[in-house]
Amino acid sequence: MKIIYSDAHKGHAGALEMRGEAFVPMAECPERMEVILLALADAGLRDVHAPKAHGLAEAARIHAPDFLTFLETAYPLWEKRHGPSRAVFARTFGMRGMAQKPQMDNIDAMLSAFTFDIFSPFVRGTWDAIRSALDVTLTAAEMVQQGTREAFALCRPPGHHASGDLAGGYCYLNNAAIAAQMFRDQGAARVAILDIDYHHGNGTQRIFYDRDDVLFISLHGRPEEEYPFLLGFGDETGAGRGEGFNLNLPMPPGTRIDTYLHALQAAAARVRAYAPDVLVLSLGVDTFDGDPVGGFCLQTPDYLRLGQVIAGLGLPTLFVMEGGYAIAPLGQNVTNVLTGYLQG
Ligand code: SP5
Ligand code: ZN
Repeated sequence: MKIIYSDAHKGHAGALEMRGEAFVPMAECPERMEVILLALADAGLRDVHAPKAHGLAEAARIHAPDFLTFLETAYPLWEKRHGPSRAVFARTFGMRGMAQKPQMDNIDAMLSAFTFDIFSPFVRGTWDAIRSALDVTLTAAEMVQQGTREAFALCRPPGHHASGDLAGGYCYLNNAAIAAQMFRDQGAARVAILDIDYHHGNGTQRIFYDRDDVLFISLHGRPEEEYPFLLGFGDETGAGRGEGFNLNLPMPPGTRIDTYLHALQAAAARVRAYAPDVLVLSLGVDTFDGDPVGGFCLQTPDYLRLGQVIAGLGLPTLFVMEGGYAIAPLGQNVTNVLTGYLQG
């Protein structure tokens, strides 16, 4: 298993998020990568490569130019206007009936227009981390494009909540979507994205909702009670040409492996019927019992079975890291998906 990783995410640290009534350090933190690397190495998964530097051309196939400018300039603009901060996120949001065209030097307006919640804060190192996740993902995707059977983009920040011009839910650029588009641009006829993060991949869904060349399937906590609340329902099946190429499999709080595997088998059947050239796996393990941000009850050995089902698809597979915040078991949970996959 080729693993692509860079330390350049580490400056995206120390920002605060709200939990209950308090500001606490973000659950999406640099230590996540360290525990994953350690557990991978323990399992003999040591084929770690540095990413190649990429520009923003591939990201610009998915994201709006102003949005990319926003991500790059957000922290410096804030510091100039308001001073140093660990809580750079919107206080207001551009919503229905508001113009939503910010002046590109007004950080308060930009945050209002280009974010949909307060869970994607900016610090000085955020942009470099965003760029490193993009480089890691594209490097891994290129390996698969060139014939490597499987590769793991071990990156942060995650991406699946980000759409063309909105950041949120710890996400800035949609790494999985950018990779899927790269596969299309390099000649793949059909790409499937299977999102097993606990949260609905609302950004990825929006990006491909009216397209039939990228199938999107998400398994997640149902939006009746779980973030992001306003998307991820079972009746969202795609639009126009994309009708029938979006599949949501929402599940209730407390979901265990038996119910989960049922949904995963249904997802696998849909992927098989679609017969894609390549699979992009949005890999979140915040489905773990006790994850501070999740609500399912999967156990560490269960992740082996997830990997086995994914392997059963028999497709070239790009794994892209998304969520998973229970630090102590995080490394083993991720490793189990990959070793389950490799054991087929
Ligand atoms: C990529 C990813 O996993 N993003 C998750 C973003 C979730 N942010 C909203 C947090 C809502 C807090 N809910 C607490 C549930 C406690 N069981
Ligand atoms: Zn998640």
